[in-house]
This record gives sequence, structure tokens and C-alpha cells, in this order.
Amino acid sequence: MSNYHIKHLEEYYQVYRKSVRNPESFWEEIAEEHFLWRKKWDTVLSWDFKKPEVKWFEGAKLNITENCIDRHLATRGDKTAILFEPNDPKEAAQHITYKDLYHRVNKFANVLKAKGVTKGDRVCVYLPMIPELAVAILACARIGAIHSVVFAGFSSIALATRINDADCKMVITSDGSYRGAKSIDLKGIVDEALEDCKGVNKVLVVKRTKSEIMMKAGRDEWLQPLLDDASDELVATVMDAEDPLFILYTSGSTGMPKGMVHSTGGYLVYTAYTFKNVFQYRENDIYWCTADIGWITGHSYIVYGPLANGATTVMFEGVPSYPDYGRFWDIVEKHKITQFYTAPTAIRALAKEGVTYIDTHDLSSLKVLGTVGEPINEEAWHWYDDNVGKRKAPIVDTWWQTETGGIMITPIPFCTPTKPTYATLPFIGIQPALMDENGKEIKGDQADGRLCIKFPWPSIARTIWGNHQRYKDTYFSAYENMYFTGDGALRDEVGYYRITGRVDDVIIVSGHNLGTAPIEDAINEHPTVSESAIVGFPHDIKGNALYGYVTLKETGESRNHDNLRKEINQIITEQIGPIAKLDKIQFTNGLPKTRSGKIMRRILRKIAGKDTSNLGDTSTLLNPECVQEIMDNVL
Ligand code: 6R9
Repeated sequence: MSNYHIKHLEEYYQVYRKSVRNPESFWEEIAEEHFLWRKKWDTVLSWDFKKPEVKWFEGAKLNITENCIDRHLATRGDKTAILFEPNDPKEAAQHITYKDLYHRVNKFANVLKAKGVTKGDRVCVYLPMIPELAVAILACARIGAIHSVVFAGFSSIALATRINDADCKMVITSDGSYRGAKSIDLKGIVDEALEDCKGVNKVLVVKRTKSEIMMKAGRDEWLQPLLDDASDELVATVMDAEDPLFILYTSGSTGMPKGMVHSTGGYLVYTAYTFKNVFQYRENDIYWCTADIGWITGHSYIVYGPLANGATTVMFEGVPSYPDYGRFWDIVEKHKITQFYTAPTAIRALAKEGVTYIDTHDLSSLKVLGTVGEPINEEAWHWYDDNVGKRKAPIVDTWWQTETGGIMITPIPFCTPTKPTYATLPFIGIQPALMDENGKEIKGDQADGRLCIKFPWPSIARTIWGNHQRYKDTYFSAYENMYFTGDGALRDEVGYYRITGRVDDVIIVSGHNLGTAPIEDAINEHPTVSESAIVGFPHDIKGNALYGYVTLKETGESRNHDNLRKEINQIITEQIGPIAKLDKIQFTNGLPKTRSGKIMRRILRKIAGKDTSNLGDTSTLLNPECVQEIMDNVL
């Protein structure tokens, strides 16, 4: 038990040292004491970053839902597992107990089975933040099907791409979804997507908004009547520790999104252990993570991590601004939230509204505050600390990625002294390294480099679905024997890390990773566009907003630029989703390129950010003359 709940800084250092000196025995002890295995492993860890291949707890057998549900029934059967807070504050919250969850997951899993879903099949889940989303993924896990959740704000084209890439045979969706005062026709988006997805033969539809929708005979079925007829008992399928649990897509710096594949055993162990420590979770806490389950944060820290600890986890359907900007605080007060985990973009949006909404609410239940998704700026950090936590609730600035499965660099509350904008220390078992541009590790403190991880941890993604070569190229080729994160970081004099942002072509807008390539591809589909380049520029609320530089084809005609801007954003909305819309579009005669034809985004980024005092080395540019023109016309 001793290593499972770390309570002070000295203990952190002790446990940390133990975890890196002998990772195998450390993780074996955690795995043995705190989880339910049908059969123990033959080997704790085997790995080779050159191939790359990582295996944890090989030979072990388990089902993750037995760990997240069944084993709590005896002691926590009547405890709330999922506390659902609907979009409309007038609609009653739902308390789903562990016993209810057990029956609901079994029923859903029986329906999936009856519809022909078997172990290893891929099921796409395209649902809003309603309890069925959590139940659906657990039902997949119960029978060994691999879930692929697609965020229900993505467009039909983005959805179709993901369905086809994973070769899903079923889609689970709803008639519609609520977002504040709006409702969205989710089923319509699915119908459009499925015109291009020949492999899908079944669509299960949850009734939520009760809007009129098309039901395609033979393909589409309402879920509820099927659940009503299904048994609420089902023996979980026994899985290997290394069997895939889910696929989750993340943007890359080129083309197709990457379907990150997570395993069963290692993912369970790491998400549960991090959840317990990073949030200092105690039995009667009410924990709320505001993320969407469509992102990794929701997978690991709304569903699997909390449920593996028998926690009460809140699922919120709505948005922070509806019915007004006090909604989050309303929920904190109403449910006496103890841990609150959100994103810097939400903090900035709420901070902009001042403290009037906060002052009318009792936030005294809060013990720990968390942030994730992008670097948090100093102002937002202090606003959160002063007004939400009243300087009594430590802020855990948690750095991690879809690829890492769980939190990697973070303070441990009440142990690690926090420092604004610093994610602070590596979590237990995590061995970071900062690398210079020549591929050498920068040792010592006060370093600035590219963040890599030297040694595998249990929840590292095992591959990219259907493209192991890309997995190798993206994460294991930049530095020998290292996992490369794509982020830059600083390390201070006490060894604290500060993540400075992406060093590749991914831009984080409101906490969402957007690859530049797919957006540029979308823009280039406009018939008058010749070329484009996207960069991020600082934005008060979103963190970064998108700035597009677009060159037009020579047609001799003059074009209305405002109309073109609208049309370009329309294409982006259709292909990727409204998240990826550009805030500014500048039309230009040329884009700065290197002799090898690579667009020099570094320069475009500086111009968009109005930081042109030092553009750096432009000597390798093929067409330096376009830089002045771009600077003269910057928006
Ligand atoms: C969990 C998640 C991953 C990227 C990551 C980094 C950025 C996440 C951060 C942070 C600074 C933090 N990021 N947390 N940057 N401080 N606390 O967000 O996963 O959507 O895959 O994004 O987000 O750039 O590389 P994902």
C-alpha cells in the first residue's frame, strides 16, 4: 500500500527514486496490490524504442471493466459512480451508482454482442457528453471491442475519415446534442459521413433531443428498446494485458490524423495510479473534470482513472457560458466538488467575466484545482489560484498527451510547492530529458530544449492504428532511444519543468490540437486558392488563434476578399469542424520558402504575432522579397 498514495515531498522523492531505479519491480508492486487480474503476468516489461515496441504485464489476463465496476460492487454498490449534470440546469442531475453502472454496461454490452460485435472489432462512438457515452465505451471494453470515440463537434468529413481509418463496423450516436441554447443535429452528420463509410452496417441511436431524424431501414436502430430487452448480466471477456482497449485520434503535422492505440493493462495501472495521486483523491470526494470524453483527458480522467479508484466522477453535458458564466461555479456549489480539472482556455474565458459570478457561489468544497491542454499563462494561473481556489487549493498544472495516456509532469498537491506556469516535476516513473538541436541531451539545470522521455511508462501508446512506421517516424526517430514529445520545455534550478509549446506543426487552439496540414489541405481545395500556410498567434482566450496566409491563383479577375474569407472558413468548417476556423486571413502574393520548398512558418508566426524585431536567419529563403510585402499588409 505504501507507495500508492504519496503524501509529502520527501515521500515523492523516495518513491520517485525507487520507480526509476527499478521500474519493473516498482510497477509490479503497484499492479499486484491494487488491481484485479484474472491471471498475473509472465513478464513485467519488455521494450525496445528502436522497433519501437513496448509491452507491459505481458501474459496477464484481465478485463478493465471488472476493475472499474465489478470489484467495487461489494463495498461501493450504492455509491455514485457517474454524476450526470445536464445542459439545462432545470433538468435533474442523475446519480448513477456503481450497481446501476454495472447493469447498464452489461445491458449495453449484450446489445453490442447481439448485433454481432465481437472481440477486436472497432466501434465508433460519436456522442455528446451524456451518460450513454461512458456506458458505451465501457460496454465495448466489457466484450473486448475497441472503441474509437470521435468528438461530437467534428464534421462529417472528419468523422468519416476516422471511421474508415479504423475500419469501424458500428457507430453509436444520438439524435442530437445540446450545447447551451443550441441543439445540433448529430444524426444528420453521421448520415452524411456514412455515405463514404461502406464498412458500417449498424448505427445505434440514443434518444436525447427528441428531434426528427432519418432512420435508415436495416442500418439504424433506436438503442433504448434494445436495452429494455437485454439482460443486465454478462460475463466480461478476458483480455490480454496488451490487447488494444481503444483508438483515439490526434492531429499530426501531416495529413491524416493519427489513431493512437492504447493497451488494456498498462493503461489501467497508470491512469488509476496517477488519478489517485495527482488529485489526492479520497473516498468521499466528488471529482469533476470538465473535458469532453472525445479527448484523451476525458478517457483517462473522467472514465477509466476515476472509476478504477471507485470515485464519483461528474459528467457535464453543457458549456461554461450557459445559462450564464456562473454555470461552472453553480455546479461546484451544487455538488460540492472537491477536485476541479479544466483547461487554461476555459479559465481565461471565465476570468474575462470578472469575479461577480464567483462571488455569488460557495466554492469552499474545492481542495485541488487542475489544468491541462496547453501552457497556462501567469495571469490565468493567478486568477484561478486567487479567485477559485482562494489560495487554499493547490493548482496541478498537468502536462501530458494523447500518446502518453496519462499525466506525465505535474505537481502532487500538498507535496510539490507549485510555481505559476510550471508543470513542475516528473510524475513517479517518468524520466524526462531535454535535448538540443544536435540530438544531445542537455544535462543540469536551467536548460532549454526539446522534451523527450527516456524510459517507457505503462500507458504509452503502443502504435498508430494501421501505421506502425508513422509511429516510429513521429516519436522515435528524432532522438535515439527516446520518445520525442513534440514539445519544447525549460528546466529551472530546482529541476521544475515549464512546457513552452509545440515545436512541430501542431497549433493548440482552446486546448485542442490542430495540425496545420489538414487545415491547409482544406483551404487549398477552394478553387481560387493556390497555396496557404497556417500559423498560431496569441489570443486572450483561446491561447492561440489561427492566422492563415493565402495566395490566390492568377485569374486576372479581382475577387471580393471578404467573401473569399467566408468561403474558406466554410470549407474548413465542413472538413474539420468550426474549431479550426481562421481568425485572420491575409492574402499575399507569395509565401516565404526555403530552397527545398519548405514554407518558413517561423517567419510567418512572428509576423502574425506582430513580433518582427528579429525575424532570425532568412538567408536560406528562396524568395525573401515576399517577407516585406507580408509585413506591410499584416492584419
Ligand atoms: C492531455 C492533452 C497534447 C499537447 C502537448 C502540449 C499540450 C498539454 C499541457 C500542455 C503545457 C500543460 N499540453 N498539457 N502544454 N502545459 N499542462 O492535452 O493531450 O490533446 O494530445 O495534447 O498539449 O503541447 O504536447 P493532447
